[in-house]
Amino acid sequence: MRTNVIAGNWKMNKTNAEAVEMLTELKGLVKGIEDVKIIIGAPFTALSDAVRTVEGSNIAIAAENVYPKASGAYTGEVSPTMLKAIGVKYVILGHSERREYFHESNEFINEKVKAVLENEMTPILCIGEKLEDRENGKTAIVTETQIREGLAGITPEQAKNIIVAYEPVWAIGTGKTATPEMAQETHKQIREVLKDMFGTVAEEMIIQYGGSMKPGNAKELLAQPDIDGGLIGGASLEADSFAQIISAAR
Ligand code: 3PY
Repeated sequence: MRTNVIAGNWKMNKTNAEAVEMLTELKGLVKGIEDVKIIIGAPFTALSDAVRTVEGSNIAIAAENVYPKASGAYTGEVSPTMLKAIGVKYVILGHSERREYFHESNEFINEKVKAVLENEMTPILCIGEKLEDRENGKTAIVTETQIREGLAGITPEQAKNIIVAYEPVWAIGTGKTATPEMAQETHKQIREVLKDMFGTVAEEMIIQYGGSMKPGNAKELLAQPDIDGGLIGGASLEADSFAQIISAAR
């Protein structure tokens, strides 16, 4: 019923030229695939050329952040209007690295979710517990709070156009992955919270797993009933490994 969505998150990697090179290769590798949605999240400097490179293909481009105002005196920031104008379709929001290093709160992320939706792009809202939360049995409450506060004021109609990415913080960039069973348990809890907030729309919503998803573990993770794709860090940097994950999602 739900189509798997595989999104790369390049983070602060790749010059413009490297981005174009990778996307050109990827386009060839995934040509004709229609049963998986394919997204690449690129740094701001590469976005324009990234969009141009994938034009007419089955790959869409995401930004990795945005500032939730249309324009104004916000030195160094980039607005949703600017992203939309160059053809960006998705925006990754609330990644744990932004929460940790840039002190982003659920309230601030909520403003960004709304600004992205108002500009007819799709937010990919990242949530996930830290190791100490998991060890203290707080995974469900932490992820529930992130969802309820991050999606406060969102209507069921808007929720249809929101992707949630569950990324246990302890599994990001560490090589550790949640077991498929652990991930499924949390994804199920997340869908219950979404059901409580948005009713039956929650059944249509994409919940991606992120946190060291790679070719070797993607298939088992994606086989879980509530895992509808992946947000991929390191393994999205090479066209070959990313394409292998896309194959595993078919
Ligand atoms: C990872 O897999 O490391 C990620 O953070 C994906 O967003």
